[in-house]
Amino acid sequence: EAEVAPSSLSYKARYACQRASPLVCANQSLAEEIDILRRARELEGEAMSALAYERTVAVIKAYPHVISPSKLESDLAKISGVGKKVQVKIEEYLTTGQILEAREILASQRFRSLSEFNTIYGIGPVTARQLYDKGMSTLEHLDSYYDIRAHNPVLEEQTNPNIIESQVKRLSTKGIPEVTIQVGLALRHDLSQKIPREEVRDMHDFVMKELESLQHGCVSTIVGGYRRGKEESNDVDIVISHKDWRGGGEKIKGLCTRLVKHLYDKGPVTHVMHLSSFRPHNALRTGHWDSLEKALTIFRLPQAEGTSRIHRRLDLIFASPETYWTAVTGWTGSKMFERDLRLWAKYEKGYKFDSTGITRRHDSKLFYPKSEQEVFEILGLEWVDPTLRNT
Ligand code: DCP
Ligand code: MG
Repeated sequence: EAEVAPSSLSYKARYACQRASPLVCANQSLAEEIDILRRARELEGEAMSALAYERTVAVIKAYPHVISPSKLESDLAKISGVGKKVQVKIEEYLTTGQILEAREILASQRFRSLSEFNTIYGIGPVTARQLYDKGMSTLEHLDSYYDIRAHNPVLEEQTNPNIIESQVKRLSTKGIPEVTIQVGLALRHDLSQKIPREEVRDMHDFVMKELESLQHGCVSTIVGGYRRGKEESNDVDIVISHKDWRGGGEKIKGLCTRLVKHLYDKGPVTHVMHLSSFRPHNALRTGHWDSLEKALTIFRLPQAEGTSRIHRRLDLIFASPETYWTAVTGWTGSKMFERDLRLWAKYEKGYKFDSTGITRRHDSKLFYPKSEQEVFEILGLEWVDPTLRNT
């Protein structure tokens, strides 16, 4: 992997996208303890409180010195955005080695069940709470509720040839279809296994080789946690475009669906959970085809390509050449980094930023960056290496 130049970024900066946040930070165990409090709030749907804890974790992740009880006051004074309530929790951790509330949360049946439900593809906090409030507390309870039996033929691969068509028809519907949860439950033993970096690359290389047979000259970047340097990923996210700045957009159009159908017919894509066009970034883009298409799939490498025959989650994001680098930036994460990129752009620069583009608000000028460095330049941000975006 490329070496990361020492960064001049300040941990005191207000936005996560201005700070250097390594995968493992100087106060890692403290950050993890506070993250339990965040998780509990998130699972309970307490968005504001969850965000406050998330910001605290983010600030700690960028703080480069070990915080000690003796100089807690001076350490915390240097970090912006840590409220009094959270300061008390940090103090508790530094003096006792734990946060009592976090221990209680981990011991509670409700938290355990909601966490476990939330690991299932398709089950978010809202659904998890609904299921728990119906009296379910284990995944076996969910199996019977969703009618999952061992070897349920409907959920086995290659038995539902219309799944792509039916997903396309469902384009306009909001919310997670029940079949997503059924597949998530049926495949949980595979999908809960983390993906090592080498297999991420194997999956990427396989997909791009197949894509080349459909359309010559596509370019791609593996994004998500892999790009941030995580040793193991929960899924594989790939942003794809075409090398031709002119005319490349036309070559990409519709290619997402073609590729997914091809991979489905051939075998490696076993389920298509979602297939969609993105809404354009800006009203000005109407007349322009929607600038991103994405497919959320379940994928299994053929035996010959690797030793693993485990089902993996594979997300494919297709961008026109002019939105490729904003898509790469927008899908590299972390979620907090992305959120603060949008906030920074909006409140500090008067720009709208998302995966589908950058617009200057006052005159609606659109920007087409030709590299990720240019994305940061346009937004007036110092470069942050992807491995330092683990906020
Ligand atoms: N992302 C986003 N908004 C979404 C989905 C994704 O901003 N609705 C961005 C932030 C994420 C990245 O895309 O960091 C990839 O999302 P993942 O859920 O795949 O998360 P990671 O790749 O960071 O971790 P992992 O896949 O290992 O869980
Ligand atoms: Mg990912």
